[in-house]
Amino acid sequence: MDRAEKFALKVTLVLLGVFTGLLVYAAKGLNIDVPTCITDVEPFTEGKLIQHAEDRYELHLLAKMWYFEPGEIEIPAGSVVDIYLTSADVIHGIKIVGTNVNLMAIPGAVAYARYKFDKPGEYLIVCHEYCGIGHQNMAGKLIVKPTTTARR
Ligand SMILES: [Cu+2]
Repeated sequence: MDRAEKFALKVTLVLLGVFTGLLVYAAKGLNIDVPTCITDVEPFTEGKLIQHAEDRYELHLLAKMWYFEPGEIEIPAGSVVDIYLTSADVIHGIKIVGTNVNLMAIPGAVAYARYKFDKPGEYLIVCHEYCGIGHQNMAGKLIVKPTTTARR
């Protein structure tokens, strides 16, 4: 091994040790929280639809390789839905076809949109960001059921 290679190897190992030590010191000594996956923290541990009033919903939508959780959502027509989206792994995207809801699902961040679903029907939810080998199968469905009280 060349003398310069040995030197570079020693410097690399020393720096690796220093940076690992700083990470351990920050986490243990200074009690600084290291970044965690947002899907490990409430209320984003599971995808769910929460009803707040007759026509108000909160949707916690999780994007995962390669599906959405929940995969199928049912709401009555005329509902206003607050959509909170995050990712459990890599960057995904959602487009609710037929609406202007178009968000990025970024690990560690929560994207938000509000939409009023007036028109009954099935809305396809697709991933619009290439996220891996199963990307083309990543889809969900939002079903807006007709109601007698739905306003036009
Ligand atoms: Cu995708």
